Amino acid sequence: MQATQIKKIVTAEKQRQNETLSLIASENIPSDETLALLSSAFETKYAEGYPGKRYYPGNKWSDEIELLAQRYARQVFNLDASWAVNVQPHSGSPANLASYLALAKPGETIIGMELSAGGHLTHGQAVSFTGKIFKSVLYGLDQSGRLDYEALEKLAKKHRPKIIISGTTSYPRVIDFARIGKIARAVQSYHVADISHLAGLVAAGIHPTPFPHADVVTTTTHKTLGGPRGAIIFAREPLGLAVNKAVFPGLQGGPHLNTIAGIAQTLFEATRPKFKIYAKQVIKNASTLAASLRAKGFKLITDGTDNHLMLINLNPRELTGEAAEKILEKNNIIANRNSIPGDTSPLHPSGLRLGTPSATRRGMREKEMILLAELIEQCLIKNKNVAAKVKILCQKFPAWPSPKKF
Ligand code: DSN
Repeated sequence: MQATQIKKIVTAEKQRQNETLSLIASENIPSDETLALLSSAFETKYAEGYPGKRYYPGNKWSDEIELLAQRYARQVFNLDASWAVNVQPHSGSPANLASYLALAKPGETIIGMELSAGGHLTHGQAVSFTGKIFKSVLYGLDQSGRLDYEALEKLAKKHRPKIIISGTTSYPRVIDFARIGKIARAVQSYHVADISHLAGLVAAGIHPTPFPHADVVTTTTHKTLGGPRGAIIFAREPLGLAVNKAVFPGLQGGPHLNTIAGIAQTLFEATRPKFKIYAKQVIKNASTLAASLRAKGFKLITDGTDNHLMLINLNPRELTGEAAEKILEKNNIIANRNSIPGDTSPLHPSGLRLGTPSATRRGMREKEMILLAELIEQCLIKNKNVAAKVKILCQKFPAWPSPKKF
């Protein structure tokens, strides 16, 4: 019997998700098939080690599911056996830490993107273990909000780091992985590309792939890829063994095989033609939302987007990121405040990040994005309450049961 309190809370969360619209760029909704695998028999199994080399018996099928996940991962990103695949990291942070520990010694230099420019905590920020274990140097954006490749190149030449990390959490434009790979090669650094935000777009072939230009690629599996919360590390051989050792026994114990089964299903789905249609729609929705917001006078960082997300600069509207986040939440729109170029405090930023992976999964298209821009303008700028209108829109496109459209 489920505890009444738990049932009440979970039911309330489901209702909240159905009646509100998540525009959080890192959120998505896995398929029913993926969700079912998270509570499959694999939930109970201990399998420390890797296929064929486990520290527990009874792992015939654990080996099969892990190898299958690796196979689908290579298939999704068009990789051959020169890339080792590790599907065991519990999430993006351990995946990044394991990658760095495989390639560099504590105290050596890494270069990653600044948090306020959109870098992840694990790209070397001082508050993260990555900024404590390694000597961290950070790069950022230029005044127009574009990735500052020239500054990165200068820093690389000056510091000659062991690792250069590419990838961001809030960059609305294409990342030139080839250019970053070239910068890394010129100073004999490893290039680790964290494509957590972009994985689904890369898989669908609508964002340039980092693989030819990187030594290690990390990704979470739940953002544009739309799977369960987990992560994958791809390592160009012969780096696979070092990465595997860094994940287990370096950092983690038993893998979560139920999650690995869910990741396998998600990767299988990403090989289907329907996934490409979904990923293209994510981008069409983002570009429609961006254009509609601009038409209403909102200022966007870089004046638009090439991918699944955009950043509104709220300064001209005399609104803070926190205030905008709160107003939107009262109106059933969930989007997070975000730093933009020129901000000094990540706690009090003047930007708002909007992303379309979840709304697209629910079946929303360009028409709904145009309406959404109208609703955002009404509540943020005209002080109107649009909560009921947003709820009606959301109920037409439920999040649960998991939608069938994509
Ligand atoms: N915090 C995630 C995001 O929202 O982008 C990244 O881990």
